[in-house]
Amino acid sequence: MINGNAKEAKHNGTGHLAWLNTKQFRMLAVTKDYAEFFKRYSVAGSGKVLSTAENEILQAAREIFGIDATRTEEGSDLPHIGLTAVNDGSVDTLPGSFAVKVSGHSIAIIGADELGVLYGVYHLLRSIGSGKSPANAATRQSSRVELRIVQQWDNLREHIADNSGLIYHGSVFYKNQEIVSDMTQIKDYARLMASVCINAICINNVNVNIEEARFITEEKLPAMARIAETLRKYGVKLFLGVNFASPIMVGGLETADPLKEDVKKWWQDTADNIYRFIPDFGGFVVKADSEDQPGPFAYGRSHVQGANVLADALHRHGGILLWRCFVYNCHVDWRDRKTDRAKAAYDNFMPIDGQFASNVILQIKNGPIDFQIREPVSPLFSSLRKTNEMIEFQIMQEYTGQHRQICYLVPMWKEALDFDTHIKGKGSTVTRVIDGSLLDYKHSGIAGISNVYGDKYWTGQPMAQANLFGFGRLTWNPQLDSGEILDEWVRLTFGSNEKILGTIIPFLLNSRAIYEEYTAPLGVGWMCNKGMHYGPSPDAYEYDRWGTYHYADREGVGVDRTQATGTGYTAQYNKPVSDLYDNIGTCPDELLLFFHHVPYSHRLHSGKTVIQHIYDTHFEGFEKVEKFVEDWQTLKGLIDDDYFNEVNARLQLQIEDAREWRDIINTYFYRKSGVDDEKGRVIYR
Ligand code: GCW
Repeated sequence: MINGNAKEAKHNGTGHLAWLNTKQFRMLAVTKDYAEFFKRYSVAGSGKVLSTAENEILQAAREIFGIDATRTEEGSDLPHIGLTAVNDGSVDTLPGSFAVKVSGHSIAIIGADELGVLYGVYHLLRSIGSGKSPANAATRQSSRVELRIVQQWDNLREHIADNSGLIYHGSVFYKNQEIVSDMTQIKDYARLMASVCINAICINNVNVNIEEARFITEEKLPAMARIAETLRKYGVKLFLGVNFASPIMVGGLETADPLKEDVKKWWQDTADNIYRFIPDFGGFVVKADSEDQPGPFAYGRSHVQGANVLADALHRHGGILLWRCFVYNCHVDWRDRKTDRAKAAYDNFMPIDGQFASNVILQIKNGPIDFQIREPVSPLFSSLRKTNEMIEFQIMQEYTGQHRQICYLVPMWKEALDFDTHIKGKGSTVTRVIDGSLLDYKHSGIAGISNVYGDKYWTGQPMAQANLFGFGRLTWNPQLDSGEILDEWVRLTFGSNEKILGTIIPFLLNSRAIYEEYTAPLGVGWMCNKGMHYGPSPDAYEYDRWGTYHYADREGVGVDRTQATGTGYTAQYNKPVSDLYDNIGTCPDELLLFFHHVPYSHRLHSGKTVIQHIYDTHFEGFEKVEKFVEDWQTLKGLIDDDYFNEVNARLQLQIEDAREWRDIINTYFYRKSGVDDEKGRVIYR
């Protein structure tokens, strides 16, 4: 199963249930405190999502307590769970808000709407599964993050992230080059997502081939409508990736020029038709003028002119356009030290801030380049003021170990969300920018590129479920702590055994730092193989036209992005951040090589030279993986065998791959610099 062959996967095992394996909650001491409540339930309100919530209570009663819960009238004196989709004023009005109130004879779950009740039910289940008492399950929650979306990079050919061959094969949505007609797995996926408050899924890649371009045509809309109906029961909206050249590809027009009347009309008719099939269709996700995808530039039009035509077509139906800012020139001359890919998104979008239609949200990758293990936060969050914006994270670990290596990414996402942009003075965190509160945006959101494919654990490496779970939890509440999220995930997935918690949590919590240690150092990025983006190949992009250079030579390494001598990228941040990064004396060590080109003898704040830091971290990072592989063995018998074996098999790959990273990177820098390791360790393999 290492390669995740979807066709052979079984989908009824523990791995598939992930954090919703309620049967195992039986073993927890705390369940006895809930047993009486689960005998009865009442429902106030009606609707499909509320029925889903009701079914969840019935299923939990069976699986956790072995009882068939009976429906009773509202306000019953007998112990019961009350589901109320009528806001009595005690709950926030934002969609999905809920309160859980616990009294002697009832657990009342009150939602601002049906969705709020469903989220309240999942909150209750999570509370039970993580060992909280009924009193501790009481809560009141809402989220300012309006759109909490996962985006598949699947395409009909079932290759996910097509130009990165090795990543994932298989899809929940497509099998044998057809859109699936059996909704079972899609339903399970929607359920898993709703349980962590995800409210939208885009089901195809932003690189849209002709097959997926047809999704918005009469021929494929019935299939899309079936999927939308399945998602709807869980309060999840369907989004589609569309090709900017659709009017030509599937519309039979000769142009996709956004200013041509027939093109505008085509988009409007298309949107009208989509909404006939799917009245609550979420909207489009568009990658335009990026990595050879078509876009408005081809017609001499701006991204505002391009986006607004699609946005207007959607607007009449309440749809949203997610317009990606991943626009850069991917053909850079290595002699040109001024052109900087990191600057591109800002350069392209800042001049048109404020001109987009009100239902456009600019979707911006967390960093200015492309999901490296360490990047600064995209400066667009520090500069746009008049355009709805959302952050895009990559749950799929394209550059961070893919479906093999353990790399818990929540700490990295938290760093980005907590970053202070200073756009409106101190305390202007990215969270406050993207949740719309700081700049008074009409729409807000967080997007995550999904790591889900047709695998029996959904995510290949079972531990990567923690990223999927954590992403959802964070979109609902960006204030949550990485450790708390992880603790909850481990308890829900493996139970509350101290030995399990004590083994898994410390490693996972550190795994991003560890991955960084044995791979690319000090923010330099791009030391991976070309195309597949897995494994070390420090010069793969160095001599390539794609040109994401690190400029390592015998004297030093790093990209000079300063204002005086470099690309000037640091000026895209607000003060004091721009100065902090621009000044080699204050630039944080972990980002040094992102911002500065330094000699190997340069001393870090840590006191070490750059070269010694590289050697030390590569040796130490590898040793930490080695230690975890040993520790993992002690969990045999304590956790589900299937889980144990699957993780173990992938850990054997991780250790080999970490060793390879260590040896190749250390050898590379040793040969470039000629500087010996102070500790005399063996650098050659
Ligand atoms: O990281 C790169 C990936 C591409 C991807 C692109 C993007 C969907 O290698 O596969 O295309 O980013 O974000 O558009």
